[in-house]
Amino acid sequence: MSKIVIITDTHLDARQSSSIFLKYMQNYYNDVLFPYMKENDIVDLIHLGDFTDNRNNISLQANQYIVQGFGAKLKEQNIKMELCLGNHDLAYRNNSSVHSLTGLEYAYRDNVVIHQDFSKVIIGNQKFMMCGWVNDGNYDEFIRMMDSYNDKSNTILCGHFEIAGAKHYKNSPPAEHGMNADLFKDWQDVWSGHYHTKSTLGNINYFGSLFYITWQDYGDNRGFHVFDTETKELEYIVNEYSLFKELVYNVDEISDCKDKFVRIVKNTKPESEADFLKYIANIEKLSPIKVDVVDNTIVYEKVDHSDMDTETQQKNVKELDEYFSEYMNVNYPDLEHNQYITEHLKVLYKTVIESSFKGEN
Ligand SMILES: [Mn+2]
Repeated sequence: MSKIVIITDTHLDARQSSSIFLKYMQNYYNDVLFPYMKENDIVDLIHLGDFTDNRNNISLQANQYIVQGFGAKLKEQNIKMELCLGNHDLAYRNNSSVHSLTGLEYAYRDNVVIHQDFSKVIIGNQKFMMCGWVNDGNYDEFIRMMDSYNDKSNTILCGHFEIAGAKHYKNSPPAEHGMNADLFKDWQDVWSGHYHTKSTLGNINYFGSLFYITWQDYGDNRGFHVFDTETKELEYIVNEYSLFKELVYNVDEISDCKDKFVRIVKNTKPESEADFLKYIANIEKLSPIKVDVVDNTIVYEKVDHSDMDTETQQKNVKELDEYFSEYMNVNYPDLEHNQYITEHLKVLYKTVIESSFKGEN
């Protein structure tokens, strides 16, 4: 019997190196994940990328935990971790030469394998192709490997893939950008990190992040997978620990707010403001980290535009690139490269708009 634990998108040091989130993640690794592996005699761990969160820096606390906490546990339990680098683990966008796990890799050479490009790995009797983040620098080589590898139907492809048609979060629309899912169809199975909700697209499995990191994770499951190399069965273990708690005012019972980010949704107006303040005070007594109120009872006044003349109305619906042109024409009418600069601003604007939809998961 050989089992493998698969985790992904753990984003250590998330939320601008928040010590609250670091503690939450450390506790989960120490109290849930590593004990689970020990109890079930599992010594193989696959990480599908985004081990860390920030591409430019990492806090000293997080860095110390990676080596002295996480790494030491791998060694203590004789665990081997195969890690496919994700975009968040990398300093550069066009190559994978600098990543956040150098310390872990050097300190625990017998326990940690970092995949920058791709290589074949066998665990139990299961073949894997482990891939690092596909970027401009290794794209051609990745495509060549995808074309030429001839044992796809017996091999699971692992990586941190950006594939069009998958969803970032439970309620987000399918991603428009990314590689075509057809490219992956011949593999036995595809296991990927990157998008944080658990979903499938044909033979492609997005496993979803291990942790609840933002409110966008609320109301959806996060967790880890266990794969049996003999039966080929995948089991999903839901993470039962979250720092987020939503309460609908006057509907949900006030409970479980200690050390949580609490969001109160106010759908009905209270009898009096004093009643609502009393309600908040009762929550504060339970020592939450922070209390926010989403007030759906405020009705915004509608502005009537019907008496405006057509010219005024049209002025209000100008696109940003029209403002660029206008700005250049008014302020630099005689500039030699006016047209050239305007065009470049338009291209830049378009790129920013497109990449903001592309996401950074
Ligand atoms: Mn991610």
